[in-house]
Amino acid sequence: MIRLFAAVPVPFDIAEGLARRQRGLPGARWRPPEALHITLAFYGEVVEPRADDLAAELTRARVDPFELTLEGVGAFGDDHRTRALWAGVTASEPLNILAGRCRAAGQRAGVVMESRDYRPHVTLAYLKGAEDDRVGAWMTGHNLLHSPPFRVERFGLYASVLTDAGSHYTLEREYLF
Ligand code: 2AM
Repeated sequence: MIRLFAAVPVPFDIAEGLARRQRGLPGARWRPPEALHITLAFYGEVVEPRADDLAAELTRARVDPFELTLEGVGAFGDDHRTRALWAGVTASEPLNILAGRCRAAGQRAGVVMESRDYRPHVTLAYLKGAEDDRVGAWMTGHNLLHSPPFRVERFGLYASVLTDAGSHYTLEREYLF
């Protein structure tokens, strides 16, 4: 079994610009620049032959190159606790089309997909024991985030390996537009 997702990597210069915001919050486990990405579709644990089918199906998901901008910050959590902090993505029709095609590729390959609404974001940190007040202050301090636009010319199929230091991602297949 292999835990897979499709994603657009955040270019290194944009990720470095985000890095200066990744501080000042005890309990935040900040994600390193090379791990920053916008998930297009999450496939979960997939058996190896199906992973090959998925990798092949994803060649049909490609779109024309387009531009994206990161804007604002937000948080995911349940009623009791904030679990992740993220940078938002400005609304993008091509991104939504690409994500829809990645989802469809999973379905054609026989992957059982979750039926969540698609909410594009870049996870900056997972939180463990961060205080609500500090989380709120961090979000207020960074809600004017606005990255330079960057060109999306590729996406990848990534494997996620859970380690003590957080998830580690490896690029399994890359799809150039
Ligand atoms: P996240 O960044 O909000 O945690 C690899 O885990 C990627 O797939 C992450 O970007 C993660 O989103 C995303 N993802 C989507 N649904 C997921 C799920 N049910 N479990 C784990 N990761 C999921």
